[in-house]
Amino acid sequence: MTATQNKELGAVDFELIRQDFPILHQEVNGHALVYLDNAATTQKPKAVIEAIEHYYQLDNSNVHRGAHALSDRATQKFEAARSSVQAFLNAQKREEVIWTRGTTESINLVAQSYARNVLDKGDVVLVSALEHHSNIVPWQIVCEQTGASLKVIPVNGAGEIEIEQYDQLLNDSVKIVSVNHVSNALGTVNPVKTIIDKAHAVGAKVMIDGAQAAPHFEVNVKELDCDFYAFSGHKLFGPTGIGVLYGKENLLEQMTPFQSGGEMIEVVSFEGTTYNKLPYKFEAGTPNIAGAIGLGAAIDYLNQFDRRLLLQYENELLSYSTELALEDSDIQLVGTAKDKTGVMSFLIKGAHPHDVGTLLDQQGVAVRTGHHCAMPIMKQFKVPGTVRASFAFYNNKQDIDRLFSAIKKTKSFLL
Ligand code: C6P
Repeated sequence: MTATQNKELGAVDFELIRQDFPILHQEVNGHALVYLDNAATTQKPKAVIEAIEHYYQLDNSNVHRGAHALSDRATQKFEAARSSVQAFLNAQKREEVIWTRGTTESINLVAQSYARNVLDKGDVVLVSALEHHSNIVPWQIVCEQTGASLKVIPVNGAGEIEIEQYDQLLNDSVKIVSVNHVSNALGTVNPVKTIIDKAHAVGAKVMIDGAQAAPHFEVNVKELDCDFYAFSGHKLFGPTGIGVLYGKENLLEQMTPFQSGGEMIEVVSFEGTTYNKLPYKFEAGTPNIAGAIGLGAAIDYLNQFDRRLLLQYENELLSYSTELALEDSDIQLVGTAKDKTGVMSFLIKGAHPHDVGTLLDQQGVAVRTGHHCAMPIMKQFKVPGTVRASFAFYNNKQDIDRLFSAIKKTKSFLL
């Protein structure tokens, strides 16, 4: 039975899905691999690997340039992938979809091409205490460049944004609010619709870091009414080095280019240069063509499924894992928000997270340890870092059982 038939039947065969991901079927350190580092990067289905291979074997050429068949084919596939992203995000227009290298570059683009031009002394940029460094440092830099200040929306002990305190920070000097949709460090799902509506009420623009949301649930930028939305291909079962910035057309039109060179121009002369139309104004140089095609294939792959069923399944895995953790008094969960997805961050009391990660790896279980590029929230929780198990729909309960039996053995070494 194919996954597509499963969608028609309104059910998904999660064991069949595992067959689509060749990398999962290997041994690591003498044990069958259990891959629980999906928040760092997800594995790629055969459909994505084959789309990239097909492109390099048959279509490889530069886009928008050549007067020949290969270039036409490459251009068509590259632009078809953009249309897939447009539909995936429910964006109004394909011109609102900009290819970037990933979430990090998307946020830097908005900071430099939008914020730098609108911010002034006395203006405020708001981020939450729960952000990835990619959603902190670009704002710090642009605040230094413009004299604006960066303020922080507090997060409570469960790892949830404090909406009342957010209300208190909001006033007409706030020009930009930038928060993640789902936290990579704790798995908290943030109430972004509320955050966006409140920001708009004081005239601020909103950027959403969707790196950890797009892989788990449907994102509808029209419904959210966010001004900018970013995600990375490699966390969405696609290749590395490709990502997306969605921006509202009227804002993108006003913005100056981020990088310059070929492709982003209309006419160049030594007297002056005019810029290309959207989205190319923001896509200087030869783009990551294979990456865009691979990301398009990843979206096509996901589109076979009713994604609500994938989310429900992933949340069952998270609940199962959380229940097992709560039964073990040596485990401290870090991040206990009511609304979470995809991530269980924890510590084994008395053991350093890096030692735990190393011992889990020796038993074939791949997790991430450390501060997860979110040092401020680690500092708030007074921990040096955590062990993070992060889930995708190709994981199963046996993976979690393997995690917990590996934890048991790890404790026998360390405690
Ligand atoms: N988080 C993690 O292990 P890039 O590296 O540009 O694809 O994504 C950056 C980024 C931005 N925001 C959030 C919420 C993220 O989770 C990430 C990447 C990885 O948690 C690598 S640090």
